[in-house]
Amino acid sequence: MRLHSWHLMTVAIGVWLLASACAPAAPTPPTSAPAAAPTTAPASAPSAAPAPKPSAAASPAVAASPAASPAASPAASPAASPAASPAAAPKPAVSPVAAASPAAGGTVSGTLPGGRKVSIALVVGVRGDPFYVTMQRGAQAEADKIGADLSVDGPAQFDPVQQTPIVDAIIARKVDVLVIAATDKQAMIEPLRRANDAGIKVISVDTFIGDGDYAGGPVTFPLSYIGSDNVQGGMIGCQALLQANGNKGKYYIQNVKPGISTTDQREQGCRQAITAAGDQATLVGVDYNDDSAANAAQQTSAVLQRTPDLAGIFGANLFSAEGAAQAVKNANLSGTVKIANFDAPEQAIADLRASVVDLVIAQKPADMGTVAVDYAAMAMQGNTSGIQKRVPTGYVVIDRNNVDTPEAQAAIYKSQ
Ligand code: T6T
Repeated sequence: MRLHSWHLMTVAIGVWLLASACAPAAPTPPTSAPAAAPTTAPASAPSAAPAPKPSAAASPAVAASPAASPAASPAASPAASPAASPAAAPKPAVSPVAAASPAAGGTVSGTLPGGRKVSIALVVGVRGDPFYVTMQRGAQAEADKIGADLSVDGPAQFDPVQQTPIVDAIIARKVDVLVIAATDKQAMIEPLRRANDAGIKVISVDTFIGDGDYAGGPVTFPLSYIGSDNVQGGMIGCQALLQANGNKGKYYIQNVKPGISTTDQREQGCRQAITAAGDQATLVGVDYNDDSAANAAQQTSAVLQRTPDLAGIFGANLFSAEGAAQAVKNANLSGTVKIANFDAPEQAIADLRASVVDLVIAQKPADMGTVAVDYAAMAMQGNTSGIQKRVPTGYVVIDRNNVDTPEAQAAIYKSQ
């Protein structure tokens, strides 16, 4: 099955078949791209291997896919491969992007002409989160492969106050490239500007700073923003909830906290989907859990009590969805209140199999790490022409029909 355009992306999700339409999927600045041509459909090798394979042959033309132009569109990217919906095509899910592959015929080397290894510091949003663990594994595998030196750090909580001193320590250490999932799109601008001013190249993974438009926005010093199209992700989740409820009913969003680019955009995408569904679909509330599943469970329990006819919940990240699912289980409402679960840790897959959750939206964190390491090396080798300002990495949307496919299984996050 081919996608005609992002606007018409159809992600069939078992019973939930997401068809859709809605709003332009390129609603936000950073995303400039997706709007373009999802065309192809890496279907076959969806995410498969951490996308980018600079491999030994050619020259780092990097983004084979994400088009050639900077903030451009992911050429071969957003391919929605319909999940195994009965009627529709077989494929597992959205398997967009084959993002950036340094590829197109190139070799990326992590060792500089004099023999010194490129030093890359990866700073994650929070330590121990399976999403970032998976990203780290992708980055480490790529660094090993190309001969770069990678160090990894991150705060104990998803918090710019805790992340800033880590950035300052990295500046003092003078690495070549800082790859970072900024914990706040405003608060992390100055710390990262300090790094840039100190001669350290900055690359965003997962989250962005400013408005994410590094080609023409207010913040342009980062070399690239490599991550999911999160408005699209929010739409996928909430369109599925709406579809399961005949485009009617009451919905609730569990979110982390305002100021995080990813989860802000997921909420935006979800809100857009609900608005587009018409008057019979309403958003009854949004709660912020500070990246705590326990808080999310508590808040969701309160909402379930005061809204007995709640139709669905969108859990905007791993911990939000985990807590929401726990509350629904506790209230014996599994299957009655539908849950769209952003992120794909093992627990979400267990909840999917148990029919607590109906949809799991897997990002491709390992690909983010892989591309970031390649970009870091390319930048240090002076090969900036192959670096895209925006690399959307795509999703694999998992439901009970496709959960056992190799594509879906490969997309489940690792916890260590
Ligand atoms: O959803 C991911 C990540 O994309 C987001 O920026 C923060 O939360 C996660 O790490 C999941 O916990």
